[in-house]
Amino acid sequence: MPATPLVLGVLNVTPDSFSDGGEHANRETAIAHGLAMHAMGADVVDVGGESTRPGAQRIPESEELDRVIPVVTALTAAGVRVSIDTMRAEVARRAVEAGASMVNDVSGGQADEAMYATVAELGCDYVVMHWRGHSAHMDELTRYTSVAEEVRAETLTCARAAAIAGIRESSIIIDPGIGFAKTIEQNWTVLRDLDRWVTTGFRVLVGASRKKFLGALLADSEGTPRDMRGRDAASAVISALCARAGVWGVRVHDVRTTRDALAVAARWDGET
Ligand code: PMM
Repeated sequence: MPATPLVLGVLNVTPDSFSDGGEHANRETAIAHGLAMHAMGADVVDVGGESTRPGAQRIPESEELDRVIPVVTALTAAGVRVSIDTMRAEVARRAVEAGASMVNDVSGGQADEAMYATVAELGCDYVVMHWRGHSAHMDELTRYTSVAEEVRAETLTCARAAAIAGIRESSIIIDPGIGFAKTIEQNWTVLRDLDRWVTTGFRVLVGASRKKFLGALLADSEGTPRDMRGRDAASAVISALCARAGVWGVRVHDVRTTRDALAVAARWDGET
């Protein structure tokens, strides 16, 4: 039976993120929420300072640093395992120096040419997510001939480049980038392909929590998508199915509901 996936709790220290934008923009609120997710059973708290919601514009590096470094410092000082969600090598370096133990790069190394060498030098875990371009125009990058194969192949190309640049293969985690340069239907096709991701030998992370394709699935009779918080049960079911598929980690907003779903999946499979 696959082991229970790690739970990464999402902490967006941004005024405009896709699913919890604005809620934790204030530093103290963000730290308190990180500690609360840790207490609820998050194995890792994933701290991000730059929104990647579809259409989002970039912020200056100084602003990103200002948002995330104090939060990373406070959480790691409290004994929380932290990952830094950034596309910038300098933010990755400063966050790891402040105590983060993993770099979560939604661009898979494509947004900053210094990223692979920096992570290789830092020696930490590194998430390579499937990415085709910045959020401002990623919804125009959804042309595929065979989406499952291409998303997997493009991600593996980045993972191999990261390894050639000196990051240990055992430190690399791959992620299909649900919602990034994918239509609603394409997200489901990619999720159906997860078994093949797991057999690559890399650890696999999935971030489907509260995303648009779930809002669409749960739309009301008039076609209005389900609101963010109303997507948590569906997100937890996705996590349980990810556990079944053998993924290494799930990136989620609602840690408690996810832990419940993973407990059911583990018990069903006979784990104690
Ligand atoms: N999704 C978002 C941000 N960071 N990181 C990884 N590794 N995988 C994801 O799917 C991912 C991510 C955007 O979602 P949010 O606005 O809910 O944080």
